[in-house]
Amino acid sequence: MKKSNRILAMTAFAVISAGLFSCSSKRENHGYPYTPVPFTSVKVTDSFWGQRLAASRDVTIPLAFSKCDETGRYRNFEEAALQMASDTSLGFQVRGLPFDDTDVYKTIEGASYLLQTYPDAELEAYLDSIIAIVATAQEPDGYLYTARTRNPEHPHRWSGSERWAQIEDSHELYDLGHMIEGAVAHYRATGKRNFLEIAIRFADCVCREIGPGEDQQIRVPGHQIAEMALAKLYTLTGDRKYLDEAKFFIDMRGRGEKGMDSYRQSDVPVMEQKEAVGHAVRAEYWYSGIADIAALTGNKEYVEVIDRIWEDMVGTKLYLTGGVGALREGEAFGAPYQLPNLTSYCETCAAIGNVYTNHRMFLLHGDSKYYDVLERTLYNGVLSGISLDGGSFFYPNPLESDGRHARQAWFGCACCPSNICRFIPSVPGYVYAVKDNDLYVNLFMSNDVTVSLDAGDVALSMKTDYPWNGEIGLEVKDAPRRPFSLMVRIPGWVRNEVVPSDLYEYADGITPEFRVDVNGEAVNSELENGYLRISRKWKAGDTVHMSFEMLPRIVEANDKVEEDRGRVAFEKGPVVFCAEWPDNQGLNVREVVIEGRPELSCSHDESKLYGVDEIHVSEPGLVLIPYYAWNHRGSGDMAVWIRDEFLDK
Ligand code: FUB
Ligand code: ZN
Repeated sequence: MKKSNRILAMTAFAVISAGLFSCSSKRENHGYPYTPVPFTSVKVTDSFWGQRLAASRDVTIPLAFSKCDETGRYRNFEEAALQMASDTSLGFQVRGLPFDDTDVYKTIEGASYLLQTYPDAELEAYLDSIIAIVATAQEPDGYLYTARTRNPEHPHRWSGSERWAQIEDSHELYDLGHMIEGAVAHYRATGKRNFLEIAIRFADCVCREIGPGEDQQIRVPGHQIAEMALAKLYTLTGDRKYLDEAKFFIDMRGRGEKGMDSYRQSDVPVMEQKEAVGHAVRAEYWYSGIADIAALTGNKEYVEVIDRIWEDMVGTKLYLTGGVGALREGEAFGAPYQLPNLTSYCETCAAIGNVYTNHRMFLLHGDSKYYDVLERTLYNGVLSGISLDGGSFFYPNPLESDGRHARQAWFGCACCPSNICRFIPSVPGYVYAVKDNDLYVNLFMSNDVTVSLDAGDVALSMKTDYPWNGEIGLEVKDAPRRPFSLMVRIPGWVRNEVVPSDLYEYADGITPEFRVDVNGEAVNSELENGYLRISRKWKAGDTVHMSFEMLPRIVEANDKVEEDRGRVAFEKGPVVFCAEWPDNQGLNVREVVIEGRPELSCSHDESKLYGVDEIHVSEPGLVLIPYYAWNHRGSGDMAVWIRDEFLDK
């Protein structure tokens, strides 16, 4: 069905507007002590992120919708509906992957975020037309999984002969999770319940059939996400059964049909887990789900679990780019310090999951170290996953290439493009957070924001060229009568800490300077958990200026990382750099050796790669570009870790 027909189809579908519960997220209780300021309150005026948001709106999301159409993902729902209406088998072949439905849900989610920022009646009508098609595939009791409904006698080969029978392979609950995430986003953006009702009916079906009761089955998701999605549905609706079901999935992990298995993070019961293991996307969604349940139940034992796992991950399994999941085999975490570069898997979805996890860790603890990991992941491991124009994607994001790696417009397994669809438009939601009368400034991009604190509403305007320099201006546009605190994050890279562990360290003896002024006067106080607290009675016109000295830096890895031994990497601010073939003709960037103590200098080229800084390394005359911008000029050699004669023994 072409787009116009889909929109026409929608006219026959009743769209019920919000009524039962408010569209506003302000009063929802997510349980965390710190509350993010929703991206809808943050108007981005930034050139770096503005370009990314525009590419998402103009290229990425339209592309994903057209791929969903072209590859038969919409047709799957239509076939399921036809089969349900028929007394005999229509013999549809169930090919593709059993989670192809999720690409539709994830793209609707991304489009919904866009609608909140850029209202667009045509896009909204298109979403309604797609949701109408999804609705037709829902079985009468709420079950919605086209990989079975299209041909119940011969469902997808991973799916099992009856529903839930092979749930750890089938992705039935992964589909549910992404459906809820998409439906909640769509409801929040539009106030319409058409998608939300579908998700609630599927969630209710799952809650009825799976659980600890006598007439229920004990089943656990194979691929996590239902945990955090059900927590979100509970937060939205206040219906306790969704929280109970999410907690059940977490507590029962390892008791499903596959038993104990590290690939699925079920080798030991949740409360005994200590290490980041197994499939990295599952793992990150698992940690995020545990954090949500910790926050909503107040059970500190869950917090201890994810604290331990986070230490293991950041201490031994995190790439410099924030990427995670070293191994192609099982798309999985490797052993401690096993961080190969040429074969590093670092799936884009796992980097997105790492942002989710570290955001939740901040919301639990209020410590800037989680934002240090989040920011590193965002500017490097996530952004490399999408081309600058928004039209092609990496699935793995290696830190070295021999020319056999290129972004593509879509994949048979399209989890990464559709995840990017939903992630990029949500980025402004990571900039600020609040707690009582403390307003946390966590990321730096030009924006205008209005925030509600206990003291009243605050309006701020931020202006910066970050990540190209560390000069950040904040102006108070409106302030309440009562005092409040600005909590300004002083990033790890300013405090000479590459990551909050000894996995990497700066190796150049530099100590960057930083200064924060209020109305031209320096603020001198101790940092609290990595934040500079500025408490005062603010008034419109007050200014804050942050000046973080942002120099090109040299980084070494812990000696236990065999692959990085004898090599150094280069960074500037939060951005990791790499050497790529087009800038270094005549040099083999993978083998070239840095000699002596090189001089580093930096320049900005606005005409190159949508505007980038370059680092120039004097000996042997290397030119480095931001890692996220590689592979835009044809495939060839690339390296993040460069051999160094001092270390190369
Ligand atoms: O299994 C669903 C998704 O497909 C995973 O998150 C990705 O790693 C890919 O395997
Ligand atoms: Zn993926």
